[in-house]
Amino acid sequence: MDQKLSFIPFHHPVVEAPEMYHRSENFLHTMDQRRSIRSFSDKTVDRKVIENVIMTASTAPSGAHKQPWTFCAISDPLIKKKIREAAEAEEKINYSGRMPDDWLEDLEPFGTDWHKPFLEIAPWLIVVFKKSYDLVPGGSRRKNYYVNESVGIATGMLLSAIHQVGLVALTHTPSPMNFLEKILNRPMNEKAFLLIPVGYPSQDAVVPALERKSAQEVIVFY
Ligand code: IYR
Repeated sequence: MDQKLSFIPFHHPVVEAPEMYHRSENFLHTMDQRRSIRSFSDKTVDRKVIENVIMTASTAPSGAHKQPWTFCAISDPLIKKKIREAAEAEEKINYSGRMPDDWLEDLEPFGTDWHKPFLEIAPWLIVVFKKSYDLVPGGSRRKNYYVNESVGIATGMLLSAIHQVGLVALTHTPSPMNFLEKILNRPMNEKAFLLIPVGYPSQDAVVPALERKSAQEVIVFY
């Protein structure tokens, strides 16, 4: 930011302990219902909702407030088809030897394979791009900071917003993902970070019966 920032008062509503406790329990319960979904309905989702969940993501904190992200939201069936074909081509190679055996073993219980029909069926694909630098008028580059952290946080907030509005998503990681930059004709400073189909689950959607780690396993209080 070149210009000097002005500072304004921050108003923060005070929440007392019992209310805070209830809020924390409720929000944990809400978020614990979120699951990655691989089987989508083709039911349409209003574009304004997609805009709102993305703008929620874009409220995320970022290094020096650079907001080093672009979200491409795709509903065009032809573009979705191209993305599916390119993702499946990469995944076919991954599943038939590019992924090491222990990785394939770890994925085995989930039953994933190279077929990615959800990339055409889900009404929206959101592709998150990270910008390790901004292109400024005149063509020079302006470095961004903590780009992976910033874009990771924004994506987490996107997934939370998607869940909060009653939709489902998959954090999909076709690898390599550079086909997305080509298909979507993105500028040279944008690198694909995640591909997230968004919509409703199919009627027959199932999820693995996973357990999450306990508080004892993930928290160390000092
Ligand atoms: N990207 C592949 C493989 C894959 C990898 C992990 I780690 C997963 O949690 C799930 C899948 C795919 O999408 O099939």
